[in-house]
Amino acid sequence: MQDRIRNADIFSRLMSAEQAAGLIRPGMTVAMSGFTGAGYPKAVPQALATRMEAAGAGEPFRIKVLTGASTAPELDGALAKVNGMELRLPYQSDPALRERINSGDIDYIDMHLSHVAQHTWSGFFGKIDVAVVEIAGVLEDGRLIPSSSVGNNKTWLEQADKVILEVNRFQPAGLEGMHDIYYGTALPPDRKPIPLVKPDDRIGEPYLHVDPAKIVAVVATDGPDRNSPFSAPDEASQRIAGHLLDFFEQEIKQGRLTKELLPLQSGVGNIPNAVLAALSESGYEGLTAYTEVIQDGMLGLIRDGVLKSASATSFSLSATGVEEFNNNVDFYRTRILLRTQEISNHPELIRRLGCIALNGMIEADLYGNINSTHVAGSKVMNGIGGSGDFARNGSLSVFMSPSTAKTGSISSIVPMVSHVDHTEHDTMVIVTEQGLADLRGLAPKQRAQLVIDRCTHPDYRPMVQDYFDRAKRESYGRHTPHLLAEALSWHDRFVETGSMRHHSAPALSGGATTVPRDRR
Ligand code: 0RQ
Repeated sequence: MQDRIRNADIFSRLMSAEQAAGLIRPGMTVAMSGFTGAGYPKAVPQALATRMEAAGAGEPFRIKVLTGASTAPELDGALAKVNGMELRLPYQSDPALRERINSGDIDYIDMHLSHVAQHTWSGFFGKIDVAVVEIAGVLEDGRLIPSSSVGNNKTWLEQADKVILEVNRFQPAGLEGMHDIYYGTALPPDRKPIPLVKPDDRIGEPYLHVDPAKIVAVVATDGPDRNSPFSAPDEASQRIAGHLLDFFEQEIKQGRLTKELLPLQSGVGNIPNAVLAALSESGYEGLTAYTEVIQDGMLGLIRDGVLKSASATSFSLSATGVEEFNNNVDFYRTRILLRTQEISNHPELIRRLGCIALNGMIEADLYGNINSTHVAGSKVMNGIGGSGDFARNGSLSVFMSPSTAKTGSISSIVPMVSHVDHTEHDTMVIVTEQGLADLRGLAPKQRAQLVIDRCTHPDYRPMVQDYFDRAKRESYGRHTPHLLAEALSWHDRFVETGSMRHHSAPALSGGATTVPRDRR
């Protein structure tokens, strides 16, 4: 470990995960590293979960947990299983944690990822008692080499009273130099323009700072990130990617885009993966990414020269992707930058760069409102993550989903969304495997007809058309026609019967082909 912890004073604070976890007490607010299953602490949260379990039901041991975004079974899974969190923010995707949140055991603040740092500085989450941060190493002068994600680590290290470092030697030493940590942010009225005009501009430094007096423990670990495998793009994803690529070609013909497109933001999962693969096969080159997460598909594009650079706050790689990255770390270091999430997701920068925001959705309504997070309006899936940061501020905001879910028993195009994450004012393009609706420049009733014609599954199209036709005749107002008593009846029917279809309706033709996946 001496090669990783080059500062003798900090080295002397090495201890076991159990000893470090012993410094965390019930009721504390603990800020942890981690973003999309990368760079999260792996040993201290598990040791903490063991203590929580031992505390038993009589003396519940629970803490408030803040992170960058989603983590992994060793953190969210372990703490959720022992019901050890009273509050969690700002994003999650863990099945055990999701169940706790939806059963009401854990309060969850689902928020824009770009807001977390500034809300912390403003004190909305109270005092941060302890930061638990994974790093790749410590320099002689005590500065820290960040790990495979940066997330909110700069803010955690600045704001926490005490700091526990996990030094993970599994993370390649070659990560050093890949990060760009910007120390120029401030709260209003002291803000200055952030001096970034190209996705690959370096505006900060490669290391994190920490006051050494705050470091109460250093724990050595040696384990991989979540590294979930990727599934090959399914048919629906490929069709969605195809529609999007046709649309890009049209935009290029119209002169609104060039063959270099604009900096891409892409969510994680099957559909974004299919889009990346399609870009690579369609002769694009010299592209850039200004996004949150680098996934396997992006490494491939960088390798092939399709993508000349990528800026993000985290990796989210499969085991094969990690191997590819580790074997060629010097090549990737000159083409990939990892930043804090307040910069990777900063509205000022996303607007300046004109990012193309490509995100998944749960459902869209006729007018273009988007629900990214809550099934039937109340059951959270993951969270808004960075989708709002990019959709609101990008030059093109695209939402994508298969037109049906749960083998066709749910339509992703509904009369009214049951929860709103992105409003009709922010949605420019909706794509399903059925087709693409470009909503720019259209009034509400024009948008609705296009969404029905282009995006709705044929099994649901007559139902949606019937709703819209009656709404146009019977609605209280005719600007955005709705039948309020009926608008959410589809969701009600799904909760009651397991399907949005009327009981009398003929059997479905099967719906869109989807493959379940857990990568976000
Ligand atoms: O559930 O796994 O139980 O079958 O939602 O859906 O089709 O696998 O699609 O992985 O792209 O996720 C919106 C959740 C889509 C994701 C969402 C059910 C479906 C399945 C997943 P099962 P799919 P995806 C970058 C940007 C917000 C955050 C974001 C997301 C599960 O894209 O979390 O964009 N977005 N971040 O069955 C009921 C519907 C449904 C539905 C899908 N209409 N009704 N269930 N599902 N549609 C990343 C970060 O910010 C870090």
